[in-house]
Amino acid sequence: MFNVVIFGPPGSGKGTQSKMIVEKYDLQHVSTGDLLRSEIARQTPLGKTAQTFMDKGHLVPDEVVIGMISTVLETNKESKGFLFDGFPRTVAQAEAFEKLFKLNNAEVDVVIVLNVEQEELVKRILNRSLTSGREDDNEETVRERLVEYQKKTAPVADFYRHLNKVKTIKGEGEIQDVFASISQTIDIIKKAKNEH
Ligand code: B4P
Repeated sequence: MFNVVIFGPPGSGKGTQSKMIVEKYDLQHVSTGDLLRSEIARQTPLGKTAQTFMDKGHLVPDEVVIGMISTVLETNKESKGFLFDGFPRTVAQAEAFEKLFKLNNAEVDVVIVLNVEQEELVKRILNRSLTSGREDDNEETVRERLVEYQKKTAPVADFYRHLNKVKTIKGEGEIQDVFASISQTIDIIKKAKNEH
């Protein structure tokens, strides 16, 4: 089993790169953002709760997201590997994730951190807002999401740095070039894993 976490601020290209990674490496894509948006579209109780946080640019409470991930792992025990996109987003989520994975005899093999300057992030999300139809893609909410990221999500990278799992990739430039750097990193880690 091979498991990748793709990590970075809002608009860093996690979703964009994830689509290409899962196709190349035959991984199961788990995007907590997509899962939450699907709950909102269906107006489930979970979706209604999540919407009140997401519309303000805030993170959805940990227990809601951890519950969703737990269900994904529970119902996909035969998976060859996962790509987690947008999860974990807090240290509490990372700790719960480590415990859940241990119970399933699995682990995170690599955390890809996408590095992008703040002004480029805002530009990308406002550009996406022209077509995304997402309530949270507007200037005020984007700034709030970036504050949340610095406060609650950035420490997750340190959590994985201590476990020696982080690889940082420049997330600016052509989408294909970013993907080439990610692929190179994954290939090295996969090779090292297979050799042991
Ligand atoms: P997400 O759905 O995870 O989305 P995101 O952070 O906004 O974007 P992403 O980084 O995937 O950007 P994308 O590839 O689309 O989160 C949304 C919300 O859900 C959160 O704010 C939170 O409320 C909630 N949530 C999700 N997970 C949670 C969790 N675990 N805990 C609590 N709450 C959670 O790229 C953005 C744009 O840039 C696109 O238009 C793309 O085309 C463009 N782009 C990408 N790469 C580019 C490049 N190299 N050059 C130029 N443009 C590029």
